[in-house]
Amino acid sequence: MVSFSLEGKVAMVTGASYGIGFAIASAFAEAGATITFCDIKQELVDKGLAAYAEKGITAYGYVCNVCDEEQVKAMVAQIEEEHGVIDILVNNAGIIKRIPMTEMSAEAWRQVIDVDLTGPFIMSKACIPSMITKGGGKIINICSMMSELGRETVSAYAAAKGGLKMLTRNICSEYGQYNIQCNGIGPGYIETPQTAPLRERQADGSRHPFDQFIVGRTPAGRWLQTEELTGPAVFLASEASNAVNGHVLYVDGGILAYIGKQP
Ligand code: NAP
Ligand code: GCO
Repeated sequence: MVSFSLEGKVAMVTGASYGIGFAIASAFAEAGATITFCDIKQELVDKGLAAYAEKGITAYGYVCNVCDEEQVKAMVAQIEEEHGVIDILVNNAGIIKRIPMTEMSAEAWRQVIDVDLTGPFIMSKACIPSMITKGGGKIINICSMMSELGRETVSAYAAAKGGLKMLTRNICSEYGQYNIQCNGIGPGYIETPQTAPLRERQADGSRHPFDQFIVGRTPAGRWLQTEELTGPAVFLASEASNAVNGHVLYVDGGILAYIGKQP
């Protein structure tokens, strides 16, 4: 019987103090994995540790900026010493800046590319050698609808997430021979702090126009929840997906298949 168990595995989920990363790490714990996570600030790591503990999960948190290669190398070495080789890496940490492209500074552009694309490169580069030595591993990159679609004001984010889809395919191509499977998850529109501005009630109490737009673009007719990503994540982290490589699994309620509800 194919196994969805993560017993005996060490997982690292970046940016997992809350949001999508927290939900995925929590599901990995339920499947038996040892949970390590990082965030950019100690107070966020502490917040995350408390949230995991509230769910009865013993997690190990590290302060690490995924854009800083020296911090990442030191964190990975420390985790290997304290818990063993990272078997499952989820590149979840991400930011977005919603600015019309012609008004976006090159610095703001670089910040988004750095976290959302260079960070996964740095994290994967740090984890792959030990995965090879150990005989295999799993890398899951958290992509986006913007890995396939553009929209106003998210040029840097879309470029990063499109690049992340191709980094996923390239890691598959270059390291599949070492029994490393690298896949993506492409969430649709999920209720998290990152999308909160798109769901804010208007001054007159009406729903945000984008909120109404997305509900109309989603066959499910609703925003999705972080927990709805966890089954696909456990699948891609487990032996059940050993023959799946270089794939982006869209968990979007059908958005990419749907032209949208007639107004
Ligand atoms: P979120 O609520 O903003 O959480 C992102 C986490 O990453 C935060 O804890 C953040 O810390 C951390 N982070 C940011 N920069 C970092 C860095 N340089 N190093 C380490 N950690 C860093 O985002 P989310 O909605 O959970 O999204 C998680 C991932 O899913 C992101 O990659 C996002 O692009 C992607 N995604 C989200 C949606 C959605 O609808 N929410 C849909 C598709 C894809 P701070 O709090 O300090 O920023
Ligand atoms: C936006 C949203 C999206 C989501 C997600 C969709 O401004 O359009 O933030 O980018 O975060 O990436 O898959």
